[in-house]
Amino acid sequence: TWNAAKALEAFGLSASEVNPGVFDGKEWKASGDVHEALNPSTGEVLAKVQFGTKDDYERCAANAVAAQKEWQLMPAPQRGEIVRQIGNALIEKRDAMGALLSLEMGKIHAEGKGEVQEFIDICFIACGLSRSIPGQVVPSERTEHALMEIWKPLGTLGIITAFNFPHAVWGWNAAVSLVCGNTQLVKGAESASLVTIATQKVVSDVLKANGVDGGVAVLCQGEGPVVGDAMCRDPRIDLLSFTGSTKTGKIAQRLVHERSGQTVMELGGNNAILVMPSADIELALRSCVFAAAGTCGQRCTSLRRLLVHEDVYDELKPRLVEAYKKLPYGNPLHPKTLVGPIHNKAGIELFERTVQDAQSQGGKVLVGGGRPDASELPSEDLANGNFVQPTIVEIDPHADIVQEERFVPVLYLCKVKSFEEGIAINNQVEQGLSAALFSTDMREVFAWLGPAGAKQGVVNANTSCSGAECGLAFGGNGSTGWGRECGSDSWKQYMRRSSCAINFGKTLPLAQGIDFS
Ligand code: UN1
Repeated sequence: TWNAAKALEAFGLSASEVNPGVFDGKEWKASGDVHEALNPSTGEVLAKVQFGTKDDYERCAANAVAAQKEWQLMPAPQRGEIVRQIGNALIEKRDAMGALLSLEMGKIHAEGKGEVQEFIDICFIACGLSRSIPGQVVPSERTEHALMEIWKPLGTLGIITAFNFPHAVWGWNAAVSLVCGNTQLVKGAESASLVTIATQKVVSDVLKANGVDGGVAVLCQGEGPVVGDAMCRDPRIDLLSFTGSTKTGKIAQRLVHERSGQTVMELGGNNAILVMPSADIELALRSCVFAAAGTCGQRCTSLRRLLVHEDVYDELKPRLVEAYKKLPYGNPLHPKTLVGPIHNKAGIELFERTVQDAQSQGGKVLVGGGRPDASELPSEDLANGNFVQPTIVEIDPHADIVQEERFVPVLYLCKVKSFEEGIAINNQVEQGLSAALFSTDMREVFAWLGPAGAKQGVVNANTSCSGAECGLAFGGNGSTGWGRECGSDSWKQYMRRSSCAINFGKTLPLAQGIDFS
């Protein structure tokens, strides 16, 4: 079994001394404010972390940019081999990193290990990619000419992660981008600093063992207005990959685009599941509970809006409420726990406000709605933890609050009259991350996947709207930000394309038949 001391020790983190949150490629050294890393299950301080300042950032950025000069010249399969070794190193650390995620983020150990697994998987995808990054040769209209496309490294990538997936988001970007020949500067979520430092250590150790310049992957842990802002404004950061709220993401996006930089944005979702009369209700039920209450409702892909056809509404509703009543919540490291705490105190406030707002907009709380009292929690040490009851509110799908993403375990249950109405409601929000349909009618399934169906970036059928696999491109449309990470052709975002025309003859025919003699 894991505890804080053991999990910290696995990564050489200290419980008593201040841990520097900056690795500039050469040494661990930070000079900013000292921040306390808290355990959301107990409220206790896990460790102290020193953040970076503007000067620390400057050193990190300079080293990452300098290291790129050499890194870009290493053959991609050799970079792929190094990324493969990062995957292997993480296999060794999967349990420990999973435990640190439970302790600092608050997700259950199974999900913590799952997050590490996603990083491992993308390392192996990226290793394969390193030997297969494609390019095209297309016929030229000019005699003795060849046209081809070459993909080259972009330069230096900035990665800003969110507290809910502080490890996996790092991996989805880093594994692919490193193979593509970029170096990187990471700023992790402030409240997930220990996981961020632990991840950096694993990556840096592998680079060091391979004799690679540490500047290939640097870390500047720090505050958004200091380090995040510097990354957005720094022309040396060729691409900024940002995961977080739509509000902050839009500011970051504007700053980067103003200086003609590129972005990969993974912002808020407001995801729906539509359940039709032909659905396998048991499957739908289990998927909805996982998608809405899992990770305590703190995934971008969490289910927020459950749209149930009126013919099966009265069948699904009581079963869902029953399932919620039985959800074991408590210590995320306990193997029987399914729902851990909410990540921080602000989340508790948001939860309470969300329940109140929903009620004032006509919503009716079917289950949950408050905080458990001490007697409902499995052990005494959890009394100061950020526990809230997973909640279901029955509400009109057009209520204002249902159009917003609130990062708390409050599920809106809404009745719909038809498939068409369900699609319209699914699509009416500005966000567009993920959605799922439960139906065994293949006409509905294909209509749902088709052009007039769900508008989201992740569109599922008969499985949850959360829990996407990294083999596909992951990301969302609309105000979710249009970014794509992980598999498929997401790698293209981390490269620059040259369109090349090569004359291998002795004459100079011009394109479009132009005569210039
Ligand atoms: C997120 O919530 O930020 O599909 C991403 C999923 C995970 C990724 C979630 N693979 O739920």
